[in-house]
Amino acid sequence: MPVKSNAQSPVGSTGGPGILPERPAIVVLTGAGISKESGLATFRDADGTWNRVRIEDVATPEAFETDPLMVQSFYNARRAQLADVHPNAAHIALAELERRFPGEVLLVTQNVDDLHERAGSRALIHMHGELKKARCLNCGAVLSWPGDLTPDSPCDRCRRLGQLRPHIVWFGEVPLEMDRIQTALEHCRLFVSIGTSGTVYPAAGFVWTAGQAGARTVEINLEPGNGASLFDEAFYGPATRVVPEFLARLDLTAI
Ligand code: BV8
Repeated sequence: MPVKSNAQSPVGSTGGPGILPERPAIVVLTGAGISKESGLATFRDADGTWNRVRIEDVATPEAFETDPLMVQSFYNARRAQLADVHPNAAHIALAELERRFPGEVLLVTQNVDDLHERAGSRALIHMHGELKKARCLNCGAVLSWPGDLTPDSPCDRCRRLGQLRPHIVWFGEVPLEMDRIQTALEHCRLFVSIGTSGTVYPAAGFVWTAGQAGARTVEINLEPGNGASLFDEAFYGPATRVVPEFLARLDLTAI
């Protein structure tokens, strides 16, 4: 699969450059498992999204070129679903960590939902994009887009019709803010991975980068992910129980 750059896309993060720490002491990576108990499907579990639809049909640039209506419908349905779900105890505990920790924390999520920001997290990077944004293929604008997208929706900035796509990083495209994430991983002292199967790169390799840099690495998941052997410690169970427990026990003065 050829890799395409998202260079036109200015920012993939929520916090914006002023808020995002460059050398945080703690980096947290989240995946679909953290939003499961809020009611959003994971991807690779038995009841996951990729067991219902094929990646090749909805989550590649080629799928969008071939059948934009099908791809827009897939993301319209997932965007609409956000109105019915709420942040859970794990999202809230991470937002509290950001407020409580005297140093800096960076939250990197593979999730395209908005539950971290609704829980109150600010130093947040959506490395795979955001459901509630659209990107214009003509002018590169990244627009807030809370409702449905259609193949002929006009761009709010350049007014061209039919140039908007979901602001989602599809397979074969380069994830957002990679330089910033790489620097953070190389300088953090604690790396925590939550609710991800460790299947999709480059996110699956973050534990290795952080570990090489000397960080303590912790996996929190329902069951061991693909990279389980790379972590120093692991806590298995549902995120709404294990994440608040882990963070409550964490000695913030020792990081
Ligand atoms: C890139 C779209 C280069 C958005 C997503 C071979 C051929 C072709 C390509 C490749 C190849 N090998 C590697 C690649 C690259 C490819 C890749 O990794 N493919 C894999 C599948 C082999 N990667 C890419 O193409 C990426 N781009 O590599 O560019 C590059 C990179 C850097 C610098 C320069 C160049 C682009 C990847 C982006 C793909 N986009 N989705 C959407 O529609 O949502 S990825 C998709 O998987 C999801 O979006 C999600 O973000 C991501 C990760 O999934 P998880 O979050 O881990 O979810 P999963 O279901 O797998 O796991 C859930 C976990 O939760 C489970 O472990 C479960 O046990 C746990 N769980 C469940 N319930 C709970 C729980 N845990 C706690 N509590 C619970 N209650």
